[in-house]
Amino acid sequence: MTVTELAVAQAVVAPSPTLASAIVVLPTYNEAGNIGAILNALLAVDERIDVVVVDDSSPDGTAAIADAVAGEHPGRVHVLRRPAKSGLGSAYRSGFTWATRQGYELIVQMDADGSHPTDRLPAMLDLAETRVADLVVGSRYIPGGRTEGWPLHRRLLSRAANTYARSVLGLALHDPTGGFKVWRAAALSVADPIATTTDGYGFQVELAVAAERRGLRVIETPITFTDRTIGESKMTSGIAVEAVRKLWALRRRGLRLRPGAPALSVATPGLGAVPRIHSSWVGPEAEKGGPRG
Ligand SMILES: Nc1nc2c(ncn2[C@@H]2O[C@H](COP(=O)(O)OP(=O)(O)O)[C@@H](O)[C@H]2O)c(=O)[nH]1
Ligand SMILES: [Mg+2]
Repeated sequence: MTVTELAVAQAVVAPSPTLASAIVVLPTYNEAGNIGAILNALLAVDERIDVVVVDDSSPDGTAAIADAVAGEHPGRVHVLRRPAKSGLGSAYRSGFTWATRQGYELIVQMDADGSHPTDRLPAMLDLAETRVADLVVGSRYIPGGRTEGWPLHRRLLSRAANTYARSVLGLALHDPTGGFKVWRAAALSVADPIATTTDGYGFQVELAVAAERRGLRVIETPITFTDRTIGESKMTSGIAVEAVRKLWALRRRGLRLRPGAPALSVATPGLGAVPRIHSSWVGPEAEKGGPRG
């Protein structure tokens, strides 16, 4: 974590006595056309949910719109402002640090462009809250999961990135580059996001590797990912290159997992198709914050 990330996470908003147990961390850069709708959808879908927007001084005024929604929902929406665009991974490191200090039990990762289905969140939160899983991943690449609206080249890139990540690192997760996740806060600290170094999409994979490697119970549940209809993607070739390099470096550091990890299935009411469970163990060490082998 850089000095800026730490400073931003510390420069907070006084703790509110009415915090709900779940916080959605929403990184934003130029999401003025999306932020209002997504905030309102999140606040309406589940009363457990608060939101922290991590905005990198978007020139389009995203943070001001978030502030306006925050004013209408006292204590439920928080806005962290960072001085400059520093990448998705960096924004999550700031947001996670803040959320953990506030004492939220469940911490959610989600894009702010409407791509992730908000209506799946209550059931995903339930799985984490009832301790069925430490990490619930909304997955495009298991039966029942889909991607809508992406052009062919973007679909191919995503498929290739996931296949590459899975084969290079031996991951059981089918959508390691995905960005829709619910963590138990204790499990997130075991995965140790502050120790990650990637700024772009490789961040998602870096964290997924840590979760599997440390024996967290990971459930994948199918989602339909819908491409944004407003605003522009921040995906660049530089971000893709960073991810490829990073994954190879992780493998060189001996972080390859054993292939063929067990993938159990469980039928979960309310989640439609069958989610998958990987890594069947979580022990008291994990809840206390101690990583397991
Ligand atoms: N704070 C912050 N958010 C970012 C940055 N880059 C991307 N995001 C946000 O991360 C989420 C995913 O980015 P997006 O451009 O939609 O990626 P795509 O869906 O893969 O094309 C969106 O909410 C973006 O606004 C960044 O550098 N800083
Ligand atoms: Mg997007």
